[in-house]
Amino acid sequence: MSVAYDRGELDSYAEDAVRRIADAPDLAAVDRVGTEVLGKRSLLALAHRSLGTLDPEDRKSAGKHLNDIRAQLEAALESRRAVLGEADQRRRLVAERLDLTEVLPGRRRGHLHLVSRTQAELEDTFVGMGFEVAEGPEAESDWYNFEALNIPPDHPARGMWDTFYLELGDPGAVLLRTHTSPVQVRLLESRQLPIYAVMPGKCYRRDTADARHLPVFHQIEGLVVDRGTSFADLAGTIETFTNAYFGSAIHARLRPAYFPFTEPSAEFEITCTICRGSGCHTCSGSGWIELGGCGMVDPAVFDALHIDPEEWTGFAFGFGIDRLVQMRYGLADLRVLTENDIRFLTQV
Ligand code: FA5
Repeated sequence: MSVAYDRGELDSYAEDAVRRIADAPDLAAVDRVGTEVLGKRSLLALAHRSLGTLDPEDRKSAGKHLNDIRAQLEAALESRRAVLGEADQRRRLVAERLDLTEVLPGRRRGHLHLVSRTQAELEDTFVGMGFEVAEGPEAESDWYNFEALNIPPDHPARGMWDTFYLELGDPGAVLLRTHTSPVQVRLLESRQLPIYAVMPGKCYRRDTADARHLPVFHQIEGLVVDRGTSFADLAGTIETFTNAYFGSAIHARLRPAYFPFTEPSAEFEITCTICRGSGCHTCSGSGWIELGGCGMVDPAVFDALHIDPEEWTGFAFGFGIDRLVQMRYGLADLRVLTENDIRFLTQV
């Protein structure tokens, strides 16, 4: 079917169509009106089909007229879509908005991660024992992380702390600290003696994640430097801490070990709480879990920092906070702490 081309009728058709488009209340209505006024059965399309009946001169001007109307209606549709799209997006943003500060009575909205909570508890425990809390940077220099701790380049002990180096300064100059012991050096450099301090924080090692290891983990370092400090003070401090943190039922032991910055040195272990000492996957069948290292500050460290080892003695320790969490809460695999499984996170 075709209708005769009628310029006046088409002009008022266009006027009416522009009004209907402007009045369309939502995007679906715009599409509907668009199909009606521009689609195959629209007056515009039918008039187009009738152009063949006009003589060539009239056909040319009528064709241009119809094209102008089409362009006008398409522009009206596009601008209405833009206006409604923006309003729609604004509405959606408001509807989907998450107020992270909102507190609904009786409904718990998130809490500190178990490791953060434990770090705060450890700080409280040590503050209760007379220690202060200090912090140091996670990006460290080779000097603080190794050299000042009596670990020169090529020292075999560097292999104990497989290191992530940063592309900053000279090659190998800046690294992600492999332990919290460099904070000891920073304190010894900047504080008056005596010192009684703990230093918690993140550490980084090129360790493959497994049941007892994570590449990013946490330690809490302890440092005591005073006149007349002895290994008995170190053992007593660790025992007091163990009782405070795990309760007196837990079985702990110190085993001789080697650290270049303490002499003598020891490793602090407790009975594996997963198998209660009988041996399991978590403790690799040994029945024991190593929680940290400790020892008397090596005089070489004092010498490098111009502290008189004849006058001052000290002890230091570094515990793995994630391991403490693991043993306290009976986590067979340390990786649950970083997997962000909401069932685990909400349970603890
Ligand atoms: C040290 O890092 C020494 N700085 C500890 C120290 C401090 C000794 C002061 C003497 C005096 P070690 O590499 O053993 O030592 O690590 C100490 C503890 O950190 C470990 O017992 C363990 O609990 C924890 N730890 C080490 N590597 C990881 C890891 N990849 N993932 C989780 N915990 C780890």
